[in-house]
Amino acid sequence: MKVDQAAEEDDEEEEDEDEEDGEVKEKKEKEVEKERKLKESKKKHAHCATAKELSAITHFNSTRFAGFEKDKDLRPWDMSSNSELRIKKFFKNEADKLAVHNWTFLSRTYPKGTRFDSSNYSPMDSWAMGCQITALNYQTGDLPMFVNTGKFLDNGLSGYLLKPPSLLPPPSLGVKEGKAKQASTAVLPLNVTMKVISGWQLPKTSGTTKGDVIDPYIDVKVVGLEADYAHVKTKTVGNNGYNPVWNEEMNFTIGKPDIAVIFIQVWDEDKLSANDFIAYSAIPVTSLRSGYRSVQLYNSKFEALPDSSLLVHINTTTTTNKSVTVSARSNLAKSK
Ligand SMILES: [Ca+2]
Ligand SMILES: [Ca+2]
Repeated sequence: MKVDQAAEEDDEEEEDEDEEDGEVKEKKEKEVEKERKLKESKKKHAHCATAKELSAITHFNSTRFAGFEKDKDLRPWDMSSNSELRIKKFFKNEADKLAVHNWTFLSRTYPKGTRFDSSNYSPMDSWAMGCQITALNYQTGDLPMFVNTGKFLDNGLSGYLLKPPSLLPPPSLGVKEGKAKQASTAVLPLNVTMKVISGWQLPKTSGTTKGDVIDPYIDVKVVGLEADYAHVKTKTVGNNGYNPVWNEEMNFTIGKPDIAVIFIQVWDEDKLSANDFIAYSAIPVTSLRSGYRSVQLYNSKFEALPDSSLLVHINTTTTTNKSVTVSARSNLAKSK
């Protein structure tokens, strides 16, 4: 019995050791398997390489971002991809370095993998550092996408924008232009006075002609660098979606106008339930023109509402009263 027990204990010890050995073995096997799969996937990808014809007309070469010190090894058409998380870190610690990197090289930003609900991150950090492509989940009608659609209204809806002067290298560092010009990268802050006068044929909550008459108010945000963040609302006009009049003036001083977007929303105030989103318009600050303006409104699917508009009066003047650094945080997340 004793012997058997001892033998059993020995066996158990051996089993423990075996188990340990087994664990190590299993771990190694898993690692080998992982490596095999990785090789296989690489092989597969190599096998599925882009068609030669497509490759011949594709100018951008995807490359892994290997640190700014490796910039010297890159070619201008090499494009690195960074998730929104890495962009956030860059923005916090190395915003200027990435902006300078993007003078010469291409980089794109994509949503983090855990956005299972297809929500979006603020594109502002990426834009503010001059990243050339900032990918968003286009299927989602949320604030970042509204701002994105507004941003690209500029340049005749061509789908791309030229970099604003503040994100370009100073002429003395750029292409040879003979003698260096004075650095023209400083952007003057802009004072914007906007009078929200009235609305015209605002849709109902449901987007149809049925349902209660709305009680509209206008919500205006300046979305850009954090220092430029502003949020103002008008009073509510009760029971009038047809031609509500507010006549309310708001003032903004925007330090980096070439990055900021004015985000205007129409909401229906409700006493017994949450207020309802009615329509929006997002306008790049540098596209604002002084004078009386009719503002086109859009629904949450980014569709223009042909009969609905706001009448505003805008006055913009440059100022030197406020300076903002590139590394100031952007405010889109905060403004949600
Ligand atoms: Ca209402
Ligand atoms: Ca409601």
